[in-house]
Parts: sequence; structure tokens; C-alpha cells
Amino acid sequence: MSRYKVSDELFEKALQAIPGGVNSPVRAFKNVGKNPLFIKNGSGSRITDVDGNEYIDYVCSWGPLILGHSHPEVITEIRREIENGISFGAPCLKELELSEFIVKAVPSIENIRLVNSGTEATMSALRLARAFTGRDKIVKFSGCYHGHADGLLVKAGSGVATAGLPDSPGVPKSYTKHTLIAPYNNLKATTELFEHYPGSIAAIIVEPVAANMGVVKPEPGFLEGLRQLATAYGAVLIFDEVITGFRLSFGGAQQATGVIPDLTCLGKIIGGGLSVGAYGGKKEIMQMVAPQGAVYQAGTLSGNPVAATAGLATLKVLAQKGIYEELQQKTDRLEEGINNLLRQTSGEFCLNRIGSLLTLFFTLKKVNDFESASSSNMHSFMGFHQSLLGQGIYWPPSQFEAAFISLALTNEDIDKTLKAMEKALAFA
Ligand code: KE4
Repeated sequence: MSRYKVSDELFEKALQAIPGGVNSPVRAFKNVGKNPLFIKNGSGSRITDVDGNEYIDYVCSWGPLILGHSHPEVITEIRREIENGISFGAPCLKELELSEFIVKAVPSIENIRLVNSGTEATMSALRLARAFTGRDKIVKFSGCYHGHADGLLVKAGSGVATAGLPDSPGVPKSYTKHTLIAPYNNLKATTELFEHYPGSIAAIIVEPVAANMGVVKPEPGFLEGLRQLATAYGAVLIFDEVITGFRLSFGGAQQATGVIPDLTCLGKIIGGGLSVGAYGGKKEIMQMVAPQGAVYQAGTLSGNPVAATAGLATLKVLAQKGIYEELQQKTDRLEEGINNLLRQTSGEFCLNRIGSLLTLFFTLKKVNDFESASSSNMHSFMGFHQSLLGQGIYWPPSQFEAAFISLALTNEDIDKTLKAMEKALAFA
């Protein structure tokens, strides 16, 4: 009997009810040659599928579960809050507490609006930047993913790249004609866009550390250069910190790099696994948001008390002394172990790691943009992933995604992962 019998049966049913059987494409396991697993529960560093197979989890719900699954402090707070009710569509204390907490933590944010997803955050931030500047064009970078708002589905990373969809059907050219593309880490190409469209570019939106083409770090001077360009040309610099926010440091990539954007988009960790996104920045810009200003943006469940509680409980744990050092140590152990394995093999690899994010590419090239990331051998990645899964390691099912390290990972988990990788590299 297949060890995935129940999962496969459920997936067959899901295919009848849901497009592709999943509610988000990147979960589909399309590039790793098997049906996705139905996960029954999670605790700490582990998840268990409906067939009872247990895995060490490096997806962590694609980043939100930096504390691991069902962290006791988060669960306790959610249980307590939900006794008061679920949602009111009215101001509540928890959304104010979460908002004030983020304003205090993130250097660029003087004023913030909570929404329900990273997509809403980036979509709204771009609308605001266009209103603030009176301009239409935006600059994004190939391989970066900022959610699925129409104008951003251009040379996007994550599930778009995984599915090999250069852009998405259904998005009118009139929606994307204002979206200008430059290669990540290419300041020259970005500068040329501004020289070509002086006074027309409303915003640059960038993942300050790219994690949707796999992990790609900004090269020295890249973010500083974007900051200077935006200032010089009167454009709004938007950091999409949906992944890096409260992950790379308590103040995100902007605190870690010292480059301060005009607007910041957040998601994932600030909801602790429930649906919270946010955009925020200078009061001068944010005051244009309705109802204070005229830039309309709304959401039935924005600031939902239960979701805000999950986010707040998560951030309060992250605020504790030594947490990021602990995350760093765990990821150091994993990175050093992988590098030791790579030294013992003749394969072609490039390991990109920053903070508690890492991606192993199957290419000899230095991966510093989407083109080099795309040179990775996808067949090797599939063999690697399948072998890890069979050994109880739940690795992101796409070469264009980051592995997320959680605080719940133990040395035993990491050593088990390295042992599995030693075998899996032979299948790559
Ligand atoms: P959501 O709308 O999925 O909450 O956030 C969109 C988004 C925006 N910005 C960045 C930098 C992001 O990484 C994301 C979403 N990340 C993907 C994983 N790389 C979500 C997983 C999925 O699409 O199912």
C-alpha cells in the first residue's frame, strides 16, 4: 500500500472541486513529480500528513511560522481572544496593539494600515505611491514576486516562475504597460529606466532580499543605489518585506541593511499563521489613505482581532532577547553541514543563505538574479526533493522558493536533515 494512499485519494477529490486541487499553485508539487500531501497537523518543527507520515518542516506555511507549529504562547492567546468573538468589522484593541507594535519595530513605518495578505499590501502600496507622485509607471525586478495583483504579474517569481508562466493570461496589456522590469542586482539597467522615463516612475518595488527565485542576496550597493535613484527622481521606494519582515531581524531587512524605504509591505510572520498583511511608511504618504485621504483601500476582515492576536503573540516572542541569535545558530549549523556535504560531492551547487532563509541551487553559476537562478538543473532539484521527502524532510517543492528555518528546529532535526541530504544529493 502506498505511504501516501489517503493523500492521493483526497487529492483526486480535490481535483474535482478545486483548480489543480490546491488553493495556491506553489503547493501543487508540480515540479517535484508527485501529488501534494494533505497535512493533518503540525507541532513544533514537525508536520504529519493524513497517512501518518511525519516530516521536519522547512516550508513553515511559506514563512509565517518562524516559531514553529502551534507555539504554545500563540495558541493560548488565540484561544483566549476567540472566546470574545471572532470578528466585529469595527476597531478593536488587538489591531491597535499590533499596529503600534509594528510602528515601533520597523524603522520606516510611522503609520500603518493592516490588510489580509501580502498581495493586498503591495497592491495598495503601489496605488498609494501612484497617488502620492501623480505618476503611473513602476519598476519591479525579474524573479521578484509581490503577490498576484494584475500589474505585478510580470516576470514574477514564486509560483509564477515555478509554473513557467512568464506572465499571466487574463492580465490586459494596458495593466502591465506601466510595469517596467530590470534584472535584480542590476543598478545600471534600473538607472537606464529612470533616464528613459524621467518624471514618469511612481515607485520601485523590491524584495530587499529576494526569496521568490530562491534566495538571492542584494549585492553591495544595490539597495543603496535604489535608495539614491528613488530620491533623485522623486519616486517612492517600496520594500516588499512580506518574507524578510521580522525574519532577517526584528526590524526586517531595512534594519539589517540600514537602507530605509519610503513604504514597507509586510505579511506572513505578522499574522503568526493567520491572515494579516500590512503596508506602512512615512505619515506624509500614508495620510493619503482613506478615510483620512482619498486613496481608497478597504477590507472586511482587516485588523481582525483573532488574526491580530496571533500576529502580536508571535512578534512578542520574537522581541525576546536572543531569539534572532538562536535562529542564526540553527541556520549556521544547517549551512555548515550542507557546505561540508557539497565539498564531498562533485555535483554542481550554489548555496545561498541569509539569516534564516536558504536555497540550494543545482548550478555551478553564482546565483545573483533570476537568469542565473533559472540555470539550476530542475531535474536534479526534483530528485533531491523526492529523496528528502521519502526520508521525512518537507523541503519547499520548488527551486524558486526559500527554505524557512524555524525556532522549533532542534540540533537533532538539523542533523537528521543533513543525513537525509547526504543521500538526497546522490539523487540530484
Ligand atoms: P500573499 O498574498 O501570498 O499573502 O503574499 C504575497 C507575497 C508578497 N510579497 C512577497 C515577497 C511574497 O513572498 C509573497 C508570497 N510568497 C509566496 C511564497 N514565496 C506565498 C506562497 C503561495 O503563493 O502560496
